Amino acid sequence: MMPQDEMKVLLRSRGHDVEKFLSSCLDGRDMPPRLRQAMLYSLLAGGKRLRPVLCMSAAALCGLDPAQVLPFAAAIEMIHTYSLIHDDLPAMDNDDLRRGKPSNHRAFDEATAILAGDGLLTDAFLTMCSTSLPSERVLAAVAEIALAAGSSGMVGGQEWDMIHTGGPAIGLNQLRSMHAMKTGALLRASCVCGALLAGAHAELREAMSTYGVSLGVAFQIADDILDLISDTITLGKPVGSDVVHGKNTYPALVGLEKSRELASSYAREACAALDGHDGLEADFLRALADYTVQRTV
Ligand code: GRG
Repeated sequence: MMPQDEMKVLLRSRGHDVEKFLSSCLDGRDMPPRLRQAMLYSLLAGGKRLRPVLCMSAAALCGLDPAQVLPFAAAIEMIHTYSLIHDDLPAMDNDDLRRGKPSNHRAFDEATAILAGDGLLTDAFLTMCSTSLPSERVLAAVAEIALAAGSSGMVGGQEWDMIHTGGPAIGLNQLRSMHAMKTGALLRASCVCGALLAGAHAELREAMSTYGVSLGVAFQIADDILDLISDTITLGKPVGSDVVHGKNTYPALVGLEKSRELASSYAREACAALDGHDGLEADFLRALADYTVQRTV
């Protein structure tokens, strides 16, 4: 297993490449300066860059130079960033802090934050289309992302979450499928797109998908736990809001200890999906699965 320190060096290095790309991703696009400022404000506010790094690393595992999927990977981060901006809006979670900075609608205004999110989502597809790889691979990956981010994925999961928030507790299976849509779908698609863009065969694409599904559940359980046990300074966003909003979470449903056990078990499941794969990239993805549950931010 790759030591966590070594894993973090590669995570940071790939994250840095993503940030560099993001800082110029709107260059040459004609738009009102305030909208550009609002979009870049959230895009460049930090973050772990987990989804683009997953895409790059999955591509690398499948034998492609990760630099070749950089535009596509960065576009996934644009979609993730839009979802965070909209999630913080008064009509949704009404959070004032994100990644340690005022949330977009606090730094700008509500209407601009809505448009900054809309701009990031739509422009992400333009950015994906600039990926210089065979067009049939890019098309398959674009479809995968659209499915994961849209009404059958992240957007649908968010709606389910809103419907159930404050209502009677839901069961564990229902919670898992809701989270699989809301946060799992984009994480899984990030891995699958890396494989699709690399032109990987079906077996390898399936391994990336299985890894991504388990990683997504582990990630979400860890997120639920952090909201309960961490603090605002460390996390860079308000904590304890799940309880305040009456959200369905793993700790609320099965308690803290069982949630920790479940998170570790899903991380192990993610690693198991890579059985038979050796080398730096497989080791990195295994260590990343571990980090997902051990992380403090
Ligand atoms: C508003 C369409 C729409 C969707 C919102 C993903 C989502 C759905 C909301 C985000 C709210 C949230 C805190 C979900 C839990 C999991 C999650 C996405 C956490 C944030 O992702 P990280 O930890 O964030 O990767 P960084 O800042 O590191 O990028």
